[in-house]
Amino acid sequence: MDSSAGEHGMARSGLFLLLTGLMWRFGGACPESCTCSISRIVCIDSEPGIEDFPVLTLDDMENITEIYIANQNRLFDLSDSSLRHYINLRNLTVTRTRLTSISSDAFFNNTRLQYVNLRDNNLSTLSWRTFQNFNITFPLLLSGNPLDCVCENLWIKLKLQEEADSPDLTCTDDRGVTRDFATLTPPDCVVPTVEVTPQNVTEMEGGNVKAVCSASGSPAPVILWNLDMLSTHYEIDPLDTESILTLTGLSSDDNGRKIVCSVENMVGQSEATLELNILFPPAILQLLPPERNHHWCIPFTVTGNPKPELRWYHNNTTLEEQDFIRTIIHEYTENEDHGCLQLVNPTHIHNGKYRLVVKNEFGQDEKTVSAQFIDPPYFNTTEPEFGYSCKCNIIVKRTINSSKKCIVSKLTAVLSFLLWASSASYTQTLVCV
Ligand SMILES: *[C@@H]1O[C@H](CO)[C@@H](O)[C@H](O)[C@H]1NC(C)=O
Ligand SMILES: *[C@@H]1O[C@H](CO)[C@@H](O)[C@H](O)[C@H]1NC(C)=O
Ligand SMILES: *[C@@H]1O[C@H](CO)[C@@H](O)[C@H](O)[C@H]1NC(C)=O
Ligand SMILES: *[C@@H]1O[C@H](CO)[C@@H](O)[C@H](O)[C@H]1NC(C)=O
Ligand SMILES: *[C@@H]1O[C@H](CO)[C@@H](O)[C@H](O)[C@H]1NC(C)=O
Ligand SMILES: *[C@@H]1O[C@H](CO)[C@@H](O)[C@H](O)[C@H]1NC(C)=O
Ligand SMILES: *[C@@H]1O[C@H](CO)[C@@H](O)[C@H](O)[C@H]1NC(C)=O
Ligand SMILES: *[C@@H]1O[C@H](CO)[C@@H](O)[C@H](O)[C@H]1NC(C)=O
Ligand SMILES: *[C@@H]1O[C@H](CO)[C@@H](O)[C@H](O)[C@H]1NC(C)=O
Ligand SMILES: CC(=O)N[C@H]1CO[C@H](CO)[C@@H](O)[C@@H]1O
Repeated sequence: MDSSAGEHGMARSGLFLLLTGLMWRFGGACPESCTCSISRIVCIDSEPGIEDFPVLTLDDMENITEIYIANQNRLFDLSDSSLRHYINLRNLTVTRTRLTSISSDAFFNNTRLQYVNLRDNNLSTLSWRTFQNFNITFPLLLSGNPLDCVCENLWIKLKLQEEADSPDLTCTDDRGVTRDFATLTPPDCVVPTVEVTPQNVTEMEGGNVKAVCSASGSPAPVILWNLDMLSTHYEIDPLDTESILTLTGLSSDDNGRKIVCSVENMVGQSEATLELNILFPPAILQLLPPERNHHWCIPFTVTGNPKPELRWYHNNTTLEEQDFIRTIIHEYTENEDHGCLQLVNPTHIHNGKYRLVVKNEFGQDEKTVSAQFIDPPYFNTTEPEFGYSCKCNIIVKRTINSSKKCIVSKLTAVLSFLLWASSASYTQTLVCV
């Protein structure tokens, strides 16, 4: 780095702070006490040292997978923003610094972290929330910190118990006595548990539901219903150790939704769900004219709970499904089925009106769409010679009177022409040469 910038750096620290947020736009630089490579940042020089995590360009920070920081006397905390842009960070070591606090959202964006070494710092407490967004499958490397024997740290003991080769960790109680973490039993300190009753409700659309989320744990946990995305009107009645949720006028949009009740205190977190099964009559949300994909498809979207039975009618007669005309559902979601009436090589006799009727025990719906797969071959019947001179060749070209050309695209169309000719009232002789 430019050395004159270093000399005046302190004097300009106010300005520096102002610019820090913008810095990545203009290209940040590796601090003097660090060495930065494409994937790795190492800061081990205590002079001049660093006060926060390096801020590089956004691209550079995204490519970093490992940060190693040691011997820093001016590094006190890890804030929400310290590691925000290091989204690919896997290995983090912060050791022999004066790190005293870690924000509970410090690792919010670092979901790829595999290894966190926080040995030999000044941490007295650490919240479980800090690690809630990812699995800590790595051992907790916390030794050498003056951890307090307090309720807030109990989760560390619980975590250590899960691990086969747990490291020896100690904490200091309020009389200044150092104790083994495994013996930590703070009073009034219990992981919360939660129960939702009922867990599963089946109710008609428009109906009402009442559910209770009850929690235990110490200190008394906070109870929270997650009602994001819910369409139904709701009310929450919070009591001491439980919370009552009342849903009125159930909306079919909420069918299949799982409403989560989560409870948490300083020791940990727990959650339970209420599942909504809302019954409602079927509806055809969409029925479109045929589209040609690999095969022809009459696309539709239907809804209903229970899932409706589908029936098709063609020109008002029941359509019997078979290999070349059948219903295909290609996407099931909680509430909607998206599909096709699939037709393989339809001809003009398949033209006409298609009516879809959907039915379940609560009602039915129907919609009709017109389909024109292939135009009937063109004949100008007012022309006197029509039909007396018709040439067609195998390839697909049909010539009437040699000057008028009726070009049909495929061999099947020639067949369809023959079918058309035989089924229609057309009686003229067809001569092919
Ligand atoms: C970051 O990594 C990507 C691919 O992993 C690479 O294309 C890009 O050049 C790297 N950026 C820098 C600044 O090294
Ligand atoms: C996580 O990263 C994204 C993109 O880098 C950013 O927009 C967001 O603010 C970050 N979240 C937090 C909590 O830092
Ligand atoms: C991360 O740390 C683990 C454990 O020390 C080590 O095995 C691994 O090689 C490190 N990965 C990187 C990318 O530095
Ligand atoms: C460690 O943190 C405590 C506050 O928790 C503070 O009083 C003490 O000065 C810190 N020690 C060092 C060496 O930073
Ligand atoms: C967390 O760990 C469990 C089991 O070890 C695994 O099934 C799950 O996919 C992991 N989740 C994440 C987000 O890594
Ligand atoms: C809830 O009820 C529905 C319908 O009775 C059933 O399909 C579903 O499996 C139930 N879910 C649970 C978690 O019991
Ligand atoms: C088909 O049935 C509907 C009602 O079921 C009726 O309105 C319509 O006239 C019928 N169309 C034909 C061509 O029979
Ligand atoms: C259905 O009606 C259409 C248009 O009225 C007609 O072209 C088609 O040949 C009819 N198909 C059947 C099988 O009745
Ligand atoms: C049909 O043929 C007659 C006589 O040749 C001509 O007058 C008329 O325009 C033709 N109609 C069409 C639709 O081509
Ligand atoms: C419109 C047209 O070209 N008509 C001709 C059809 O063919 C006969 C003979 O086969 C002619 O006489 C017509 O003029």
